[in-house]
Amino acid sequence: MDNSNSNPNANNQNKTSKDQQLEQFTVDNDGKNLTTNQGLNVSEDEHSLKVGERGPTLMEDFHFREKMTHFDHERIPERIVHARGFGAHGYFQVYESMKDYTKAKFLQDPSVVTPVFVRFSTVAGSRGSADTVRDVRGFATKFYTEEGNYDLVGNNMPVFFIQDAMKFPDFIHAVKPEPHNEIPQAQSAHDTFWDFVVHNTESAHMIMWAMSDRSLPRSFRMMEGFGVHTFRFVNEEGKAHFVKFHWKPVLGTHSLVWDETQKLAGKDPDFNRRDLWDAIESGNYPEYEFGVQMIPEEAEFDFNFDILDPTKVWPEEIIPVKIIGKMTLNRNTDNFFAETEQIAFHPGHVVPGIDFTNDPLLQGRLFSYTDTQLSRLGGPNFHEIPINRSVAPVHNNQRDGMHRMTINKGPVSYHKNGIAGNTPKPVPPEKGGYEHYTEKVEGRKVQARSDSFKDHFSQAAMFWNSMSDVEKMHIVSAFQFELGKVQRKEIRQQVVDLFAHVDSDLATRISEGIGTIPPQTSGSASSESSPALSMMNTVKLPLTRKVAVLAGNGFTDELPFVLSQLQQAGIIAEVVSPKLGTIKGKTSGELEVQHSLLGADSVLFDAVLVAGGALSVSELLTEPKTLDFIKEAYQHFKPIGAIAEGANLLPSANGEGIVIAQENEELKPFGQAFMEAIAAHRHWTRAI
Ligand code: HDE
Repeated sequence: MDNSNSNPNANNQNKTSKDQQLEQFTVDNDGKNLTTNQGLNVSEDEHSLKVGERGPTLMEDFHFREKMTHFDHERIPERIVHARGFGAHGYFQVYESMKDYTKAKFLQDPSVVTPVFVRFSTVAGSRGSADTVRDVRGFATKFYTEEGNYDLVGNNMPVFFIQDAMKFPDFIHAVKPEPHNEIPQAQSAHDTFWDFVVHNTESAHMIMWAMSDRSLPRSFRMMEGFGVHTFRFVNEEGKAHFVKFHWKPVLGTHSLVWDETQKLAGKDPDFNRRDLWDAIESGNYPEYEFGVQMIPEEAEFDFNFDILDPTKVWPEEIIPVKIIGKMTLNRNTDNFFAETEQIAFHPGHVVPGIDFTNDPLLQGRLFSYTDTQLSRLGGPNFHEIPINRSVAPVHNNQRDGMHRMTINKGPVSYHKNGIAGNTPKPVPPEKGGYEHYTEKVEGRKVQARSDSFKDHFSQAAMFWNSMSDVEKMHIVSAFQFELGKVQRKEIRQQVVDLFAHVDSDLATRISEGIGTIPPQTSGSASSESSPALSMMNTVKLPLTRKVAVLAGNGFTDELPFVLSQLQQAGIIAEVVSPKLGTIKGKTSGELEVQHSLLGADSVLFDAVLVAGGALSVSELLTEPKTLDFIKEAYQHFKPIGAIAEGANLLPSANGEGIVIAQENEELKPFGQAFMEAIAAHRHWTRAI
């Protein structure tokens, strides 16, 4: 991907306003003297102060005490949910003015570059858990707009497990490790999670997503994002639209295979974060298009679902997604803790032109996020931490508190005042002050849920109907895996019974092999389908895919040619050989080996290419892992290419995604066919 022309950070003049602000807080220790926190030069940093070389240590050693005290307090509480995450900086630009729908300034002018920071996360695991577990992914974006920070705190799935925030602590308690023994880590495959599901049937639709391959993203760069809730756009005239937000990855939406994710959790627990970091470091900037679905206020009740219900999607075939802009992530953090760990998102951080709805899940979130930061970040001044600072100036009468950084001048810290001419002064809406949407609301105070929220199964069935055969197969296997870990037989049965309300075929298939009685009824909760829900219908591109090139000394001349073809197409090829160092071609050429077979694994790559040359092949065979490597890639449905004798190492010579260049065959079409096989992502017919 060539982003050189579109990168506003390419040179100093083009740094975003947020980059410039952060620079003021960035310290480079390179080449500097070692000091205490008081700025005193330190002469000794290895030996504490003692009486004699073997003697007791002295309290007087203030540098030792300061160093140790700081170390003792290095940890802050991890996020209660979404503890494991990874973030990057970037920028957003709108394609066309959205002024007919919203007055949000960052959505008016295509030439305006809005800095962003995005944090991707898993939900259930602790901070040190593996990246590739089966879980929902967080997709939280902070837009540093000229009107203040706007946070879009979404997920990679468009619905949620529950309809009312009141249930969130229960749901999270159920999915987290069980409290008596803190097992299992970062997994929903246990009794309490499934016990929650069967007793809270509103979760059925989200469970379908969670059991689908959406839970196993190949990369944060290949993951959709959703605002989940229905929000409101309000334009200058005060006219409102209900709106749902989408991020569509330019590389398409792609997933790993379950077996692969489990192996990756051990081989490279940082698989997703490493992928994002490496892509940005190498200039392959991840891009996401921003889309909105909009419903005019008058049409609120025109649908067969309640548009405020967060367990429902708005099918894209009925309410199209209008693509309105693009976000590019182009800078890694300087310091994980200072930026990714300390960033504080909040769905209540909005700008004029964006407002809330009465979705009861969203309403509860509006309380939770600031509250959680108070204990996580140690007080009410977390907005002053550099990553959280808005680029718009901040002036108000809030004062003091733990870790206050701002030095507010003058005697006035109240409104209204005469001494400071009644400043800081409120700004009227017509001059950009935030005004809440004047929605008319009436009703009795009740603790109840609207009947329009009570259909829990139709869209779960619609999701199932929209899947390809392979996706259905993966969903069934996921249920069977998860329920296979559930100890209580009655819970397994209750799950089968529950999903019989969604689709009897689904429930029957789940029931096979988990020791339960299949459903006695037949039928489906819906005959509808939405093709946009299937990942089979996504964008397919070979860009940035990683190919393992298996080669040894004596590889034939075709290899360098194919490698340059791949490189030109933006595919990353890395040589894997029995030993690190360099390998020599049969007649000419030399290649650097990036991985020895000992350290590499097929799960770390998207595809495999086996070099030609009898010598190369026999050298590869000196390492028994070679054949397993190729076989595993085959079992994970990955494209496999082979040149001449290299084909002898393949478990199968034909089949979807297997591309072979026979001896003396023209190489260009081979390279082309291999790249098309890579773009296709996986070759699922091998499973059928
Ligand atoms: Fe969150 N959620 N959440 N959530 N959420 C948090 O805030 C909460 C929900 C989401 O990268 C916490 O700063 C409640 C839906 C993301 O820092 C906490 C409810 C969606 C992140 C919290 C929900 C999300 C969080 C924990 C039910 C998708 C990580 C730490 C009403 C639209 C943001 C923190 C990051 C984090 C509360 C449900 C997304 C405890 C009460 C639905 C991406 O405040």
